[in-house]
Amino acid sequence: MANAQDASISVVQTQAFADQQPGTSGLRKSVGRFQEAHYLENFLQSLFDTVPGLAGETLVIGGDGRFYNTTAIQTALRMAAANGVARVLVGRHGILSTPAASCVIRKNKAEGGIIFSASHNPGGPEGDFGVKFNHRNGGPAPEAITEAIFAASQGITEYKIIETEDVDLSRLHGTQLGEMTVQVIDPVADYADLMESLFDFERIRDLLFRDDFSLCFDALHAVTGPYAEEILGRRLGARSSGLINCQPKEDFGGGHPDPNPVYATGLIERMGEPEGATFGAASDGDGDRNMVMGRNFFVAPSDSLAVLAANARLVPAYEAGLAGVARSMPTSQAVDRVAKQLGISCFETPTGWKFFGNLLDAGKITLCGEESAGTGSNHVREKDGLWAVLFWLNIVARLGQTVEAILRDHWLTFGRDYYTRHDFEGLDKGKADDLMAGLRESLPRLEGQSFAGQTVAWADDFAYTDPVDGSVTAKQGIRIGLTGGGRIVYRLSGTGTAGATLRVYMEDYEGNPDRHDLDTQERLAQIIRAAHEIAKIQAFTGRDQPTVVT
Ligand code: VG1
Ligand code: CO
Repeated sequence: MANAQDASISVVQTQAFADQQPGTSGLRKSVGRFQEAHYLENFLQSLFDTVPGLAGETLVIGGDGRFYNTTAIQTALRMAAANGVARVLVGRHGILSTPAASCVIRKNKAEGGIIFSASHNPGGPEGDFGVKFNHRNGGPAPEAITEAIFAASQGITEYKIIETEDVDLSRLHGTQLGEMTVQVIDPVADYADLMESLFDFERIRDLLFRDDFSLCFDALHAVTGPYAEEILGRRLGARSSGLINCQPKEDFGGGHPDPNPVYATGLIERMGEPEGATFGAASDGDGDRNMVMGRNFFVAPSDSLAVLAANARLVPAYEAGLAGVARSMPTSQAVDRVAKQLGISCFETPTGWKFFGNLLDAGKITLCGEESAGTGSNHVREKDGLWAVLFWLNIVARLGQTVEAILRDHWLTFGRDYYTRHDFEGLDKGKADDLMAGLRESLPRLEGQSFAGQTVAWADDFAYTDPVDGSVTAKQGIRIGLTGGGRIVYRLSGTGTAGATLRVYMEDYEGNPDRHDLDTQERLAQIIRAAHEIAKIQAFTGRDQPTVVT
């Protein structure tokens, strides 16, 4: 094997794989698929061919630490060198959370970044793997680029790689790989500094020392462990007993790194103890999602976005107010009410963070979020789990109220948007497609019809015209408005790796404060029934119950 300095470039013959189309958030497949000969290399070469500007420039590489992460990183390094990249910044041990990668790209004016992650999907040899590509602004590449990468992957016949030893990722150092410089960087430092520049760390520190306050953060053995230990532990003084599952593991300790009350079992247990924590939080596999809870009180992500928007001025970074806000289409309309009161614009985008990038770059919005536990701002171009937790801590520190009290006050001011998402996982892909086609076909007839006592006021197939570059993205989900003000949305997931997942999102507004304490599923029962009838869910899928309710 050649030594690292004088490595020669090999051109390897290959054949296209038909299934390399990126979904909502990168290319996501089973580990087994990625381990097939040339599979990863094909996709990476398609990327280098599609984004020629990477040659001669800086590229950031990292991942969420899951199984196959370091193997994929060594391959990416060899291919970057063979494709003329001048410099790569790679996280120590191959670690970079998705928001930290965004931060590093921006800070170092890199041309792009490759993040190896399948986010909240389970890891390990039997789990999932994925590749996300972020461009110069630090955000997920827009559809025009991901579609071009897919097109390139369909005609690929060869890829370039250098033959060389592995780069030592275990320590901070610089080295050469052929002509390319590799710098192994601290994955946490830049991101932690950025967080310190946004929030009032002094007040948060005081909050963490208060007798009536106790924090528990659950990293779910995923990427945010080292970030939480540095930021919450070392910089803010949180007790180490309040930081749980902070050791990243290749298989996430066998768990599902999805921050919700079902999977964050360690956290839920802690919060339930008699002397348990009063503030709980968790993040996902790659650190871009968040869950926030008070004692026996879970904050719905759509509500979280609305509360952050309403209280943004309490945070140093947003003291001057917000330029505007945005939410993905299926996210509840709670934040729209806040935007209206603040007199700022509220944009509705398709699902997936890539659609917020232009709005953030153009300064049209400051905050944005999704119902799937993702919230972020113009500080990076990704949703950001720990940022959201710090935002909440900053607000709690300023208001001196519990999480529950903050939510209840919010509902008193703005009313409550009851919201639920029902997922039907593991469906036959053909049947799920038929269901969506049936819905689309029925659209012109739905208006005025009643289902389970709910009358349809309007219905459409959501299409988005980007207000900055005019690009149009069609068929982003079926929206049904009900005469009572409720709303139903149907779409198929774009992050799964087997079969199809139908997501049904349902919401209804409740202005009466006496009715702010109802069980969400009961409050929405009629709309849920109507949603089943409208889409004929049982007839198409054979299911009468969802697999996951959030
Ligand atoms: C899901 C969520 C979406 C999120 C995406 C990526 O997509 O619904 O809101 O942006 O995951 O998040 P889908 O197509 O399965 O509904 V992550 O944390 O996987 O990067
Ligand atoms: Co994620």
